[in-house]
Amino acid sequence: VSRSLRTILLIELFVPILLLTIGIYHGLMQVIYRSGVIQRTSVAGLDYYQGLTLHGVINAIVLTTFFAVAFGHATMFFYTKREPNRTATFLSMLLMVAGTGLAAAAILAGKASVLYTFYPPLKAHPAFYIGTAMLIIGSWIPYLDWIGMYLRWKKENPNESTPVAVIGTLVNFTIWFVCTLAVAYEVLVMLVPWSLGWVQEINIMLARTLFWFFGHALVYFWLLPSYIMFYTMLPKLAGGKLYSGNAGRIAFFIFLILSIPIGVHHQFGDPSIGRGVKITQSILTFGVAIPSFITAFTIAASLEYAARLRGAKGLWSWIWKLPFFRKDVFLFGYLINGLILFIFGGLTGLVNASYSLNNVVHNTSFIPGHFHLTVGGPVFLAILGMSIYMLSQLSGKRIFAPVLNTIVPYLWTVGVLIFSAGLMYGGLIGEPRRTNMGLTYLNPSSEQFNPYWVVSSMLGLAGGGIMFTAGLLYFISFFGTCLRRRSAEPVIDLPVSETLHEERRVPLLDSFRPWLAIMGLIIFLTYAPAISDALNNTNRKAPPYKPTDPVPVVRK
Ligand code: HAS
Ligand code: HEM
Repeated sequence: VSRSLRTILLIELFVPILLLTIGIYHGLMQVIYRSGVIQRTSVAGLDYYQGLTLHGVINAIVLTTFFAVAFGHATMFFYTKREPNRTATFLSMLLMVAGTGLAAAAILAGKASVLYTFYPPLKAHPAFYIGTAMLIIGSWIPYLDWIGMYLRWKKENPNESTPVAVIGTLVNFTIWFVCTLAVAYEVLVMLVPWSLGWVQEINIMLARTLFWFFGHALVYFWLLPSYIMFYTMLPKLAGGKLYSGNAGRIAFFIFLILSIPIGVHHQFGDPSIGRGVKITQSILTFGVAIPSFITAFTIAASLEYAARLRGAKGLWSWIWKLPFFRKDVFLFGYLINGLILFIFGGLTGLVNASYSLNNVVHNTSFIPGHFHLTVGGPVFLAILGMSIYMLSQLSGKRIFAPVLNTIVPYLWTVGVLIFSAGLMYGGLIGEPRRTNMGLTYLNPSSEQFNPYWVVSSMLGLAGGGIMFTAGLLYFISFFGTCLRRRSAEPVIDLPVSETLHEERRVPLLDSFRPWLAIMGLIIFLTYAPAISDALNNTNRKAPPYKPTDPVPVVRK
């Protein structure tokens, strides 16, 4: 690996982990505010919503995007045996770092407390929107470069199946490219002119619809790098083989066609969108769970195979033969804990996806309970594990405090399970999300005090404290490694799982074209009516009701 690529990758790993220290601190602050331990609007000069914005933006947007790009470079380099274009790689890194700096400055100055979803009527300083746009555009550049690398590899290897990791990376960035077009339109055409004061009015429903066109696909953009690790590395780390590579290919292509046309499941309560679109996208959301079920069975079978190779017997006891606490395969611990959390993250996602059940949980703390089991589960743990793995390889330095590094994912998992159990229990009894409850519901001197939510928010606090501690241990190991002396040659050497069965090349699973066509068609069919609803139903008056009848009075 060349010196320039190595330096850029190290910057792309280091910058977000450094910012993560602020992100994790604000996670702890959130549980403290929510539980009523403090009853204040701000701490250390940063107010509640400013802190929540920093937490969401750093952890869920900055960390994930930087990592996806760095890991994408490493994967494409490793499998196609080619270096990405030097200028493009550098330009992309520069745009991402500068954009992040701009957005962070706006948030820290208190001019962009708009949360990570930044939809109007909350308004930010233009620097926040422009910075976010730069981060996104910076992440597009490598994608265009990787397409060229893939096509050249294909030409030289016409009879070989494209490696699962390459399919996964290209699928992921195709989803990202398409979904960010909508948010680019929202930001550049709607929000920036509005925040500069050039226009006074904005179509809120359209902005929300464009945001969620991007917003749910975004979560699969976070998830797919972990899936690449589950398929191509985890079986090898466990000492076995991947049960089926084609199952992985099918899973990635289903993500390609179904990740975007489901965003309306975040808008079941939005009045502008019709019921037909909502129920269709609710059903398609169940469809997007299928590749995760495929993954669950394929990876469980691969793990069982690995354990039996080590001599395991019995229906369940094979699990204990897996290399849970081995320092030399610490990555196994990060990935397996992510999978365990995702069982609960996935099941709660299916609750959210149900058109009717969603009414019970929407805007309650059940939702952050769900997503700390997903983005805070398989996604976050895979990012932590792979970042320190790549740091050690690219810098040629041995990992500092390897025992700490090995226990981090276990501690984190215990923390998230307690934290999310608290938030989800609270959500089911009506505890709201995005609310500084210390000022109201959990402040005994407020007339809004509600003792029902004491237990749930205390569980959140306990779990959050454990998560924070795991974060600290990780920082010791990560930054300690940075400060060590080099003891080996820098490399990029990823674990590679062989497949269990000899697999023939299946043309349908080795070509993007048919899948891209289906993707375009489904997006058009599901989003043309949603956008048209947003354009036409805005400003329309609510229909009249009689007090005795929940059905609107039909106007002649
Ligand atoms: Fe979600 C809201 C539905 C997956 C993240 N989601 C959110 C939000 C975030 C988020 C951040 O339909 C909040 C946005 C906001 O701020 O308002 N979500 C789903 C569904 C899935 C799903 C159906 N979500 C994710 C992933 C995320 C994520 C992944 C991040 C990475 N979500 C929703 C809905 C809402 C929502 C509604 C809106 C709610 C509202 O009203 O606001 C599915 O993709 C989940 C499928 C997953 C599975 C699990 C498979 C299990 C596996 C583990 C196997 C384990 C093994 C280990 C093998 C079916 C793969 C074995 C162990 C041994 C020891 C051997
Ligand atoms: C929101 C706690 C780590 C992503 C929250 C909330 C809490 C919290 C209490 C606010 C819930 C609400 O009032 O709505 C923590 C703690 C962490 C942690 C204690 C660890 C010490 C993470 C990580 C990620 C993450 C690692 C992602 C990689 C988010 C996101 C939000 C959020 C996206 C939503 C922000 C919003 O509603 O605008 N977190 N979190 N968190 N967290 Fe975390």
